[in-house]
Amino acid sequence: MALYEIKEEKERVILVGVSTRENDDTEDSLDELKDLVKTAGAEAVGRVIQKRELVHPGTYVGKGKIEEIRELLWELDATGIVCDDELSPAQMNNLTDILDVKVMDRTMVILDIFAGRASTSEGKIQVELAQLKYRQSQLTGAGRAMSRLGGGIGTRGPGEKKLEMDRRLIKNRIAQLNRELREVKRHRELTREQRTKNRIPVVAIVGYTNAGKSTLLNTLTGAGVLQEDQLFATLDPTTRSRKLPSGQEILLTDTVGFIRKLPHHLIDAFKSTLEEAKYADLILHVVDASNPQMDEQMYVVYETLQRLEAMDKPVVTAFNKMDRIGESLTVRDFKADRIVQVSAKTGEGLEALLQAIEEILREQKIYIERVYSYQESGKIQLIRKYGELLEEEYKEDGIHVSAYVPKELDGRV
Ligand SMILES: Nc1nc2c(ncn2[C@@H]2O[C@H](COP(=O)(O)OP(=O)(O)OP(=O)(O)O)[C@@H](O)[C@H]2O)c(=O)[nH]1
Ligand SMILES: [Mg+2]
Repeated sequence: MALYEIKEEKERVILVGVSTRENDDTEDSLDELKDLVKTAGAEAVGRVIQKRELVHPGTYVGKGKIEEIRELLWELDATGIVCDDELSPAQMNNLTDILDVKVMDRTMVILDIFAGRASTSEGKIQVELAQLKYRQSQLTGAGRAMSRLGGGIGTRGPGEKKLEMDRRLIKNRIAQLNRELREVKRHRELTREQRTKNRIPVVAIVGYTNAGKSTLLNTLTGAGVLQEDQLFATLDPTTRSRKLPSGQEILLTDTVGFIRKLPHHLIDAFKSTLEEAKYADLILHVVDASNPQMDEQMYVVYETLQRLEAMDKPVVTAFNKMDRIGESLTVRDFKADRIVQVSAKTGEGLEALLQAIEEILREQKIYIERVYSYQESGKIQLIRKYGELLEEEYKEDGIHVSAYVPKELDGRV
């Protein structure tokens, strides 16, 4: 039996990056690319970095480097290369012609992972749309590189034979997907409207991929969302409710993680998902404090939030995975209104986190002291539901109440 067992050969690829400045983050970016390639199901067996002022417009790296890559391909028995930046059609085609191996870029690998992860219909539509838009942009060239791809990583998709699709078909399909997405988006907006009407504050959990967002949601709400030591474990947003220490209810939404050089086609396609943060009352920024790249990752998160126009919200930053590091680590985040050190795994610091969320939300409310007649007890129900009832005393002249209420509710109570 074992004799006939067929083991699928893992693709072996060489990572290629261009460093345009002294001490830039090319090495770290390639470390990350290595993880991405692994997540996509291939193996990175070598890396080449070229120092040059600009990426070569025709071939990404210069002539000498290409020769070096050619030798390395042979030496390491590799089947392809993955460049760390999105390649232009010309670069893609030229490299394919010269090297005669499969040429991929960071975008293709990320799209590939997303394609493997999408489970809801919304996720699938969004991934296919991003892939087709990417392919469409590549097809403006001769498209030789695309036909060279064959199968394996970089080619995964919800449908089959996507590669053979011609430009016209791609265009039609994109139009159709856009229509479907608009429908989904309308539905999402309705749900969002409903939530706003209910006045339950929404907290969006954002952060770099693998920071521990889903683990935090699970620990706080028992949501049972997939949490894994993998990049982009989560694609579809999950929302769960939870009570704060004061009894105030909030909705927590876990969503897709950010990464440096997140493909713009993906951002466009996933806009409605990523935009969860835009419509939240508060942003809960989860940071993997055990990652040496913590500062760069935080920078990327804020940059992405800016692109999504979601930076006008209060931010609470949770430095996560504190169980992995000593207390001695100093953490700071000048963009945050509050910072808390937590471990989503052990539960350490979560009380303080909820406290911080409560304080920030309270700042968005107003304090009232009122006396209601006994006929008005319905208003007290409203306060209890949407605000924070601090005291209620039943006296002869009525019910004496002190509370924090959302600004919009003030007129009604
Ligand atoms: N030691 C430790 N590990 C943690 C902690 N929180 C999360 N992890 C681990 O970190 C990995 C990533 O956690 P996830 O919750 O999937 O991260 P995420 O931010 O949702 O990641 P994506 O959905 O992939 O963007 C998992 O292996 C978790 O077990 C923590 O507080 N301490
Ligand atoms: Mg997750």
